[in-house]
Amino acid sequence: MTGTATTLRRHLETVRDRQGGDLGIVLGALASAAIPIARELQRAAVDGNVGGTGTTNIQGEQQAKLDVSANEVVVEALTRTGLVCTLVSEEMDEPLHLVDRCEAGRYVVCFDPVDGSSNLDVNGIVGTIFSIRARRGHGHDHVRDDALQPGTAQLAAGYVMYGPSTVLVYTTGAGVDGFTLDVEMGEFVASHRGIRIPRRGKTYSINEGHAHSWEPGVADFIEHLRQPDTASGRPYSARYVGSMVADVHRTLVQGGIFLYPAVGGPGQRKAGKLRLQYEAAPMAFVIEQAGGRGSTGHERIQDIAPVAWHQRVAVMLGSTDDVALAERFVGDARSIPVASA
Ligand code: FBP
Repeated sequence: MTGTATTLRRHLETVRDRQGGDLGIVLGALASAAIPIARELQRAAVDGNVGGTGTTNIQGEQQAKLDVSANEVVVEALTRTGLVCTLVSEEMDEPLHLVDRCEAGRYVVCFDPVDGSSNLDVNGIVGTIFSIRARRGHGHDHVRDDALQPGTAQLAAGYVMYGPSTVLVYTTGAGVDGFTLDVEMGEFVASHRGIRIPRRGKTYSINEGHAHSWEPGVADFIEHLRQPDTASGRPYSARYVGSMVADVHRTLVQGGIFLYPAVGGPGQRKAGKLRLQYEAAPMAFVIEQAGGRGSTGHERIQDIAPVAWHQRVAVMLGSTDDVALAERFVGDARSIPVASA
């Protein structure tokens, strides 16, 4: 990286000019939180910081030590801005209402501090996902109103990917830009300007171990992608890290489709795994801003009106043509009457 590259700090000043308000400051706080998180991730094995805390989050998932410490780092960075009044995190059962910040606090931030944490024990890629909305609520119910805004209300969203390098990708609704952490400078510098996702890709990304429980249509879609057809560029290749940030980042840059469809065992209601407010909606905003498509297979993710802060949804994200084709497969499957047992 050259010493003349634009820093994220400088770039965010233009966000402030363009958007008015203090959105750039909130984005800057998220970027500044990513630097100690990246350092902590790098040192985790050396510092004996790998493994679980012995506690579970509201979703019944084991919390890793790094989930908990990264959550604290993000909460502190956002609190310090004085601009955020409500925080929704995967690691907190309830939204955090910063009462004393609510006069000035204009923003609501939903985030997953360490997404893909099952990769932590194997030194795999993880990420932080964030979504910023304007404060909406007033009076008694304002936390609820703040926390349950749809994806279309997002002012900005993005992720930090902790891989061989640390990359921050974000949108404020005017395209998608990526910045890479220069560890020597201690700053993010511009590395991926105006990212556009190809209209069609060559890769699908899904946990095939769940094939037995995918909702109807998904298996046929994946089988279609596997069948050779030179004219349409098939067969596609399979790539699955099992860390949403890594899988979505690859899909954003190279095209293709990432899916986490509704799954459920026999007799169980099918539901997605990924969380709407701090995983699906922000990633859908980024993908759409890069020219792609974000869907559950049946509806646009960003249009979903949330009913719970930790709500799960099915997810299909990626190149427009690939996601539209997946929607056709699951849509057709749904329209076939299911024989009663
Ligand atoms: P966590 O938030 O608990 O880490 O779960 C999210 C996630 O790890 C995503 O990053 C990833 O896409 C998905 O779960 C992988 O799930 P699975 O192991 O079922 O394929």
